Amino acid sequence: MAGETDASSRDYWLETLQECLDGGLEKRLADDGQLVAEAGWSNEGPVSDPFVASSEPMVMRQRVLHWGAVRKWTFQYLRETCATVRLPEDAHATEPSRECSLAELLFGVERGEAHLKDWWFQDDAPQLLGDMDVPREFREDISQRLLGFRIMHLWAGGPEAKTRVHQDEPDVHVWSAQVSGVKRWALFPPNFLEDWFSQGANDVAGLERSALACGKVATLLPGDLLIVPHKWFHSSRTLATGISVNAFHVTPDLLAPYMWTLMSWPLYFAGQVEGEAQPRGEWKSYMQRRANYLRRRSNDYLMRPA
Ligand SMILES: O=C(O)CCC(=O)C(=O)O
Repeated sequence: MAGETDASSRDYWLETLQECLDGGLEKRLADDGQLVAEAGWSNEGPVSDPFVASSEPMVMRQRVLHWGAVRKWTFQYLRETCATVRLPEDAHATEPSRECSLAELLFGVERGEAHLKDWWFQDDAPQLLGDMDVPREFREDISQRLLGFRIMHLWAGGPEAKTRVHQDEPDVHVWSAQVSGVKRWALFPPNFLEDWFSQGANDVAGLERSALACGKVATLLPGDLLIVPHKWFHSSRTLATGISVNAFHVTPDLLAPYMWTLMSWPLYFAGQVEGEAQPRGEWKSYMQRRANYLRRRSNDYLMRPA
């Protein structure tokens, strides 16, 4: 049963949901539950924007199959092309994590001993951006338009690498492109836990039933793309060792909360924000990397000739 956390708290039930997923719920969702809808796409004509209208997760099969990354990126390729990159061993660790080379980390991933999470690769290895393009559905992005960049991460997971069920903290939609391997995602609507609480529910069997009723599953193969809409809970599990790239997508309705989040990162990092807003340990390295990136980007911007 979920740790020490108070049984009336959201964290407690999130942990319990994770235990249910690990204990077979995820497999039941995949076998009997709802699959994430598949959206058609085209490289011609006007861009349809099906997901923003519906706010539902969607899979676009083979959306990035044309990426050079899908053809070229093996673990060996990344080791060779990014030979000098060094990273924290675990970007989500609660304590400061040992630093190691990307090559070392990738060997660990292949052995099923490490998980490359949230690698801020644009900064460390911008050459990798040449192996992908942003699908046209996401090109009109407020972060790109106002700040000149979109936040992207590279992930690599071996057997059974997983992320625990969570909501992303920044106010963004996320798209995730599977470059190689196979990953299974479970997704739950933003109001899932609140609705369950408001019905006075407080038992594991009930949580499992609700999760089965509203949860959705997607299994991504190389070249497929998944859209995780704003505030949807999600967890992921690697079924076959591989690599994926995800990106934040900021639509006009998310502009204000997104900008507040960006502005708060340096404050969080400097420890200037009190109480609940203090970053949890695992966010510290995440924020540090982003604060550094934003500082460099603003220097580039300020020093750009008129
Ligand atoms: O790509 C994954 O495996 C997980 C990504 C994720 O959980 C996230 O972007 O919040």
